[in-house]
Amino acid sequence: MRWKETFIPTLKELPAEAEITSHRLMLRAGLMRKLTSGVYTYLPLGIRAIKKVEAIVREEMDGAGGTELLLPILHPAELWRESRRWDHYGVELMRIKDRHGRNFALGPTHEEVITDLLRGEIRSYRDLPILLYQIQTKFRDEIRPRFGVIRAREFLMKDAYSFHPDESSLNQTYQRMYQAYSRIFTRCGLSFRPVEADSGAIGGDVTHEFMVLAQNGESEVLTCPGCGYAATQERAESRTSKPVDEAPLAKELVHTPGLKTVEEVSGFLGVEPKRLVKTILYRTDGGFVAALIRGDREINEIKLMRALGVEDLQMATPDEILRLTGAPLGFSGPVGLEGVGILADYSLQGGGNFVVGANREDHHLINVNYGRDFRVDGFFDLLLAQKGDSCARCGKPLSSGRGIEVGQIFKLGTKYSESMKAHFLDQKGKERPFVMGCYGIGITRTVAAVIEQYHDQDGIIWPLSVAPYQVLILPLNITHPPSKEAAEKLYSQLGDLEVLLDDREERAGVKFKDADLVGIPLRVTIGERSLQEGKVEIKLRSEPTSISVSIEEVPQKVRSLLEKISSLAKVDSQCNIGRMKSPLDEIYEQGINEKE
Ligand code: 9G3
Repeated sequence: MRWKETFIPTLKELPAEAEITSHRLMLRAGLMRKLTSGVYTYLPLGIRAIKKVEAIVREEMDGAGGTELLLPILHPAELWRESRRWDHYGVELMRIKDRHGRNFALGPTHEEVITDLLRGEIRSYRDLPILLYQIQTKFRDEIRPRFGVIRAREFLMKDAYSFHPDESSLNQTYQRMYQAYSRIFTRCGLSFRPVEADSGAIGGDVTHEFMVLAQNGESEVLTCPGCGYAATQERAESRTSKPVDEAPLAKELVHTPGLKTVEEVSGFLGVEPKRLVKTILYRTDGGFVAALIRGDREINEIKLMRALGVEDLQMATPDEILRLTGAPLGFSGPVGLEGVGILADYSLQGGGNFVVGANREDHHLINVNYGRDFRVDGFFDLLLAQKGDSCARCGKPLSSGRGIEVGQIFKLGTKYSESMKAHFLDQKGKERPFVMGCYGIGITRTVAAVIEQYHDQDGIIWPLSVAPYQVLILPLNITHPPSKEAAEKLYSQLGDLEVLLDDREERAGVKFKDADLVGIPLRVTIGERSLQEGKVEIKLRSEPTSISVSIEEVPQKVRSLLEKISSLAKVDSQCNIGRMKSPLDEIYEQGINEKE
């Protein structure tokens, strides 16, 4: 492709609204443009990188036994009512009406549509298992679209769904998908980690997220250096230090006028925040509950939902709190609290002489002790895990890091097949609901994640496997006839490769800057002076130095270098955990030595 014939609108300035590197670079390198909040146009370079990722995904999905189809974007509301998600997803679900006033959703994911399809088509266990996938635009009305395509309202996802006669068949496919995902992200050059995650409202129990390690990641990941346990912060099970066991003191009511927060109360009383107990009231389908958590820590509401066995909960309103406790928000406590279930976090077990709200305006109780002064309905892990907590498996302190979630795999079980009455006949002729799995990859997000991991201060440094072009031919002065001729000749000699020829009549400085910004892995620079000696320069974007090569040798040299970096990327990706030194680093060093 010739630069002038395509459309690569690079930007010199930093786009003001872009908060993270990948977002800035996707705009600056001319990969995409914003249409409106969370909605992007993919420009020619952007779509080429996307297609590279898609091709890898298709190969690996087909290799894992999947087949591609394409489901509709427009989903009738009735289908979403059947799964009870029409109401559950509220404003995040994009909704439209047709001319007859019928309701539709713009598909944010396709569990309902695929379940509807297969319940009408698959009757017998003999037709199972089946694994179907699509790559399609998804719509979600995010509260705060940001980070470019990472949290967009319209984005590309590969979503796959599997249908099985039983759990063991699902487990096999889940394993195969886990491996396929590992290969996909490896082939994209990404340093990633599969972590245990929470299935949240979508149900099912087992789920893994594939996290690309990145400082700008939206997700916090906790890992255990002791046993290798890795989970999202939402999911992670941990324990805090146990409270010291001390003799119970006499309970006392203290006047704490206007003091509501942990900081205010602990400051006023001169006690450590961890001696306070926060009492948080929630409304659930099954009535009101109070959750007790140590003053210095946050509650994990997903764990609370799981402990309660409910799918949804809301914090009680100030009015409800007043009615339940007799006091305004900020003074709730477990002592004498009637008519609500009380759950406590493990970290409170065995402790004593707590400070709690007195269920009376402007008052707290001090030296409150479990058993003597209050009871709970059970102790659970309700803690939002933190770095430094003890691993729930082996007890070693957890470390934390950040990641971008690029993929997620779920064992859904029968959640959708039961609610949507999707049944098949088993070997004994008995009707059973399908056992299902679903598997997603954020395609556009994966491109952004690659850029997060592969860039420097000057621009993108594409790994060969997802680069929009493999080779950039850069004649410094296209108006110099021998340079132009050499560039054109090379361009046709490399016609079987993905080559971009910068045929613009721009200054050399502009072209170099754009070359670094756009980040094509291999650059062939044709300069007037070296051309007189029959030489051109070859440079890898990932390396600071170039090598001088005689013009006749260029095609062969380009091919062998591409071959080398692609085969080494494969080895490199196997060493990618923690960015240890890889053989690729070595060849780059050799590359430097090759320079005369
Ligand atoms: C919605 C809306 C937002 C959503 C969902 C539904 C996330 C929703 C989870 C998934 C799970 C899997 C298929 C591929 C693998 C992942 N956000 N999720 O279900 F209606 Cl508005 O999408 N889907």
